[in-house]
Amino acid sequence: MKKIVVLISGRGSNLRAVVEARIAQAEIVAVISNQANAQGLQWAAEQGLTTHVIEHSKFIDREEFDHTLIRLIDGYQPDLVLLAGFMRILSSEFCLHYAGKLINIHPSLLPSFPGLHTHERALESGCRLAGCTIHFVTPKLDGGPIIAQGAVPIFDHDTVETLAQRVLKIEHQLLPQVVNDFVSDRLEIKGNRVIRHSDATQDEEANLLN
Ligand code: NHR
Ligand code: GAR
Repeated sequence: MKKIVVLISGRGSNLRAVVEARIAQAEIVAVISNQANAQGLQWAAEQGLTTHVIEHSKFIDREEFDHTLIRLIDGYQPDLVLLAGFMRILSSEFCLHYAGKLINIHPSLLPSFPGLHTHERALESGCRLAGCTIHFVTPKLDGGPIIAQGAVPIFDHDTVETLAQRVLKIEHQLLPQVVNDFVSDRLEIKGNRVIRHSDATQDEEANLLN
């Protein structure tokens, strides 16, 4: 069984998608939010998951916040730390401490639109495609090795809300798949690329289909 700590800041619908996928070999050992009123936290508690709040606003600086977060997370000895709608930029120290086991889901097709307000920026840029990117986290914001991406069309009548909703749908499909791949040891980081190794059973299935 692989242990997962999930960091959230808000609604927690991606957390929910992962929980509801009932991934074999994956156990969510804690859900941590930097916002006390995060909706996702309440939902997690209702599911019987262990929850914690560490409010960033109560710390004198980012380093102190990150140190407290590291101490709490390390208590669980997780195999994977998942940023699922976590809205605080993390220090290099934090990212390096969890190198290779820290994954983020970002609502744009990186390397386009790192940072915030991605849907607004995609619409303003006249993009015809939008999507989400799941990547290993490195100190470079939204710049780590890409694991998976999902794309959706942008329509003429789209607003930030309609686009966000369309993107969120593929986030919910893709994130459980990536978590499953990670806990099955299928992902290998090679430089800035991620190789996905399929297992023997899958290869056989693929051959049968060919
Ligand atoms: N930290 C590092 N070092 N590297 C990454 O790739 C990170 C990261 C922390 C969070 C998620 C990211 C996203 O998917 C993420 C990736 C928050 C901000 C931000 O500007 C930017 C990117 C992401 C998350 N946060 C503001 C801050 O001052 C606060 C904004 C708010 O509270 O609403 O930290 O997009
Ligand atoms: C998701 O769209 C996620 O990609 C995005 O916030 C939303 C969280 O939704 N993440 C970021 O913008 C990170 N900066 P959720 O709380 O319902 O999972």
